[in-house]
Amino acid sequence: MNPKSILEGRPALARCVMEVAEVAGYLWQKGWAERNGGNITVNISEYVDEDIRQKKAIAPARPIGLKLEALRGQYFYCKGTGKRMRDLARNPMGNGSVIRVLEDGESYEIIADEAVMPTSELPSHLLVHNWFLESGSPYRVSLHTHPIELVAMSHHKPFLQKDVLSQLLWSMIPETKAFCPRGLGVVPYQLPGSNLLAQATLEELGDYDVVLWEKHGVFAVDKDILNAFDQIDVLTKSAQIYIAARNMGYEPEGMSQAQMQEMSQAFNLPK
Ligand code: 2HA
Ligand code: ZN
Repeated sequence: MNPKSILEGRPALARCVMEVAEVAGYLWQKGWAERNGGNITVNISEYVDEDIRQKKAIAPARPIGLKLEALRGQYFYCKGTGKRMRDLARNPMGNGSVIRVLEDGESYEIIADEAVMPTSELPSHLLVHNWFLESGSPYRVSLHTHPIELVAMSHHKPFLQKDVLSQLLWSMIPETKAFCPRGLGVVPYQLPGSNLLAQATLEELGDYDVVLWEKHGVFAVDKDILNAFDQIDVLTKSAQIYIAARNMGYEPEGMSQAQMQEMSQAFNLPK
């Protein structure tokens, strides 16, 4: 670690950033993070002390492109734009940075460790973080990645109808509903990094913790980065089981409605 790193002498913040690095390694190993694919942002304001508040910007302030009132004075760890998850796994502060949202709620500045520009999906991520704070949600992380099987399934229109994929994936193995209880929302194709994509994602997050971006990837939210990763991981496991069955030449039966209901009751899950 760089001796002047913001993580130095701040074990809770360092642990949080190291969890991001751990997940970045998983994304690469799973083949979900080719080149600079995917991005991660974490609201780290709970770890911010007076010394961090006093830190000067290390790059000129830049517009977010949106006005986000609830984010005034909030701090985020963001993966850097154009940076690789596999590099971030080894060196999170060389491939990501800490930003502060300014009091105008519409611009931000980088404060540590290096002037690494934040993710191209910053508008989607910050819009979602703004909504967490406005709505009193305990969620603090957003994770975007390109899981192969889920993206492949998003190329088939019948799967994009409301809750078709949630039901299909939940029915492949009981754990999927247990660990992704709100299912998989769907956002029709929009330009990556656009405000339209951000808005459409936010609308789906009212009902789902994981949203499938048609022909692109998934966007997941949760309290911490490991939980966000796990939700995508269980959905992907189900997608792999479905595809394995189809490759053996049959449509998998799936758990029955009665089995799903029994499981939902036993695990105290929503219907
Ligand atoms: O950050 O995946 O959607 C690279 C991307 C943009
Ligand atoms: Zn992407």
